[in-house]
Amino acid sequence: PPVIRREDYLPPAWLVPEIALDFDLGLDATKVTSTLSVKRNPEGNGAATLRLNGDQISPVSVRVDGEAASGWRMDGPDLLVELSGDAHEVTIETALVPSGNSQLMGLYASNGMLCTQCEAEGFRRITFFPDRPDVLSTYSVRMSGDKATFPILLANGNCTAEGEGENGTHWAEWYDPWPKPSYLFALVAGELIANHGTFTTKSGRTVDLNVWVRPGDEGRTQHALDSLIASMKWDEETFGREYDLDLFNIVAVSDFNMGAMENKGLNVFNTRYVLADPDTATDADYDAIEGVIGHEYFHNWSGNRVTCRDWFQLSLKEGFTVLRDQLFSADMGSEPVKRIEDVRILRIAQFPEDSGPLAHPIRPDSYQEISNFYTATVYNKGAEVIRMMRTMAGEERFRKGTDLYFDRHDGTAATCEDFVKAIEDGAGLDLAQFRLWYSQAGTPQVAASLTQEDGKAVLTLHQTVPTTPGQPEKQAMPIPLRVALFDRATGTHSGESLVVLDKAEDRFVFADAPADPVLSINRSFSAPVAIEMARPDADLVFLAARDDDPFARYEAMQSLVVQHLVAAVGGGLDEGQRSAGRTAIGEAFRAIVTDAELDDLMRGELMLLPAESYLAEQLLVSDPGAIHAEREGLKAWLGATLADELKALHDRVSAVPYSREAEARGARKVKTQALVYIAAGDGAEGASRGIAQYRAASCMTDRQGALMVLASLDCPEREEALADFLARYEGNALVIDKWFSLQAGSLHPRVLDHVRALAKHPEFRMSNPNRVRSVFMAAAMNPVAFHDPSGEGYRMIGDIIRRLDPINPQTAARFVPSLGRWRRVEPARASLMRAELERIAQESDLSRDVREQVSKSLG
Ligand code: B3K
Ligand code: ZN
Repeated sequence: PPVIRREDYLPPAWLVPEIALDFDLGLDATKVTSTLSVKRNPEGNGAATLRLNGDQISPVSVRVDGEAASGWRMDGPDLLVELSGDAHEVTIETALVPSGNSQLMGLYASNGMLCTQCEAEGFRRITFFPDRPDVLSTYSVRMSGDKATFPILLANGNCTAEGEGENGTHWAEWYDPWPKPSYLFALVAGELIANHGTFTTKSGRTVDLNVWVRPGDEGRTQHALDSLIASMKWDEETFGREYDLDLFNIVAVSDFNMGAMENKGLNVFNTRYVLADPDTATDADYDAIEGVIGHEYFHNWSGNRVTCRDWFQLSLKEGFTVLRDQLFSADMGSEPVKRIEDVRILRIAQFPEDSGPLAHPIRPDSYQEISNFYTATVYNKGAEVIRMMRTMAGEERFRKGTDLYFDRHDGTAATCEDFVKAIEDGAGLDLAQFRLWYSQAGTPQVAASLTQEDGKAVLTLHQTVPTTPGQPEKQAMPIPLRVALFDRATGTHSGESLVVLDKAEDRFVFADAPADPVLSINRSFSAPVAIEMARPDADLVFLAARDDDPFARYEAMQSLVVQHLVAAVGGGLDEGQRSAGRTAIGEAFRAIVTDAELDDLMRGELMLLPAESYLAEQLLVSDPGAIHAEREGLKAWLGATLADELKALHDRVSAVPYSREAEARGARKVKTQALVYIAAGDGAEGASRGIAQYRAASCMTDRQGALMVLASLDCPEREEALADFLARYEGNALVIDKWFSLQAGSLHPRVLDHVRALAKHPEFRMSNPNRVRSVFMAAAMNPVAFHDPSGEGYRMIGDIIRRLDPINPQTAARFVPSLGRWRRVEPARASLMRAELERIAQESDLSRDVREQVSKSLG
């Protein structure tokens, strides 16, 4: 498959200032007539040939300036039209079969309705078009169809006319005044019902808001609508961004490849990021909905008003928008808790990407299939990179930078370089060397040591940026680190400072440091790096109890556990050392469980043990079985040793009544956390408290938490709860997804049998990405299932990739990276993982998506 390179970018030869689309809608047959006003681009190469991309479509007719055209031909999937002048009108008819579109890209049928997904290259599955983000057009859309099947007809912008047609049909016309790239086009038609609201913008315009769902789901839309209103207000206050249409529609669809899509004025969402009520959605679901609604709304400026020149610039909109949604969620809830969650996601999802065969910079240099680059690197590391600029500039100056960016580039397709330049100019920063963060992949490792010289404290820092595929040599990058030196005697520090390490090695002298300092470094995770520093347990215990930066407190606790488990897994601890290590962790943990000053939301974070994938990251080659055993061993030991404290905690929070307030949410979070440890320490106590929590549950958070714990136990209560849950929520697809994923993600010794049975369950659907992920992504992320020494977990994931690829390549390719980690796994398992990849590679008709991921993973 061809490799697309960033350096090969050329401006389009032809522009399309306007497009008119006419849809004759049907689930099984839709006719599309598209009229493009094309104009030669003065900045283009002057070619007489207009290249229009297509994908699995063929033209029914092609006309130029109203006349049947003869000067056209196909070039692979693309349509080439010869044009004599500088401006023409090209009209093309295509015929689509939406119900046959299982890839869920382009126009497809879901649950009896029609919807579209165009990013990145789905518009070319609807009609022929220069399907690239630097071609901006104004869209007029007309659609008609059977009124009973499609009572609601939606597209981007505003509805300008509607009426009745013949034979029970009706039609609607929509016009979007804002020029946009084709990836932001959207259409939805079907039986939908709206939760309606309004928002008055800061300049006094009233915007109509609708959250559209299938009839029956309308009772679960209020949180989504509230989140939208909060997002609109927040973006005005925080970034000065006002909404620019009179209408904003959100539609929930049940078959969707990802979370949601920011189509102009018509966001399309996976139902899981819209529907919520206390009985069916957990607190985490509520938070995710708020975050994703915010994210898609914020794209209206960072993505739509200013879009991307080409797909290599994806992080321009995604990294920035993730940062914006993170700041929004932090403002809506607890800032430190949000920061801890975001860092945890980065470490679980992005660090492994950065150290594996698919590592790429946040602005990639090449791709075969762009869908494979919607990654944690482009999104989450991209957000961290922009966050570093914000940290160095300070909030106010950063805002000057973003204002300048929006001013300069409004209405255009921009580059990451444009963004950096605007921050540089607006915030008054020199980002010359900082640009390396856009071009170099790999998580920088920073070795830190603190010494005393002439009564002064000296911090020595040394950075290495690891080698990544295609990037053998790396340069030193600027790494902003927030540091504080605590006085061990008083437990205080005299102020935080920001040091920027911009060389391979540097020394920072602290003149008035306390006599016996304890270093707190990378506070609030100011840089997305790994700090390497061997530290006495006592220092970490000190920081875990005292640090006034809540993130640093969490970090100290994590480091204490990581240090211990990594040593234990490496076989480096004798019984005495292991028990000393556990005692130190146990004391810190007891303080967390019993500290009356701590709020429960934060307590819930501090109680989490580092993920197995993050522990594996610390080792060049790891034995997943040993990591799992050590981590579970520690969990059971903590559960048994602190049984009384944990039960007291579980009792206390179980008495807190349901509400959506922070205090009650915190209580629910630690309720299940406490139960996890109690069950690890004493299975029988876990089963009885688990079923009690399940039966008493008045909300999904408690019910799901109890079921999660029970699902890992081999006890009759497990079967009771699973059966009850399935019966109680029959017909609710999102909740049934939970039922599947809790079992596939469980630590039960027979989990592989359970996964096999789930895949044969009558409610399993290969055509529905949520359902597929609920079984197989849960299994792929579950070390017990995936890394079973038999290799059956690997086989299962290999099989699902091969079976899913012909149906939905984008979703199939998402499973490849788990197998791609083979080089970092002990030899016996590594060869089984590799064998699965080879088995996939032998398939003759692999999609570009899966082919790229598999060949890079083997390469
Ligand atoms: N921009 C979309 C993602 C599209 C993914 C296409 N494979 C959602 C988002 O990031 O907001
Ligand atoms: Zn996005």
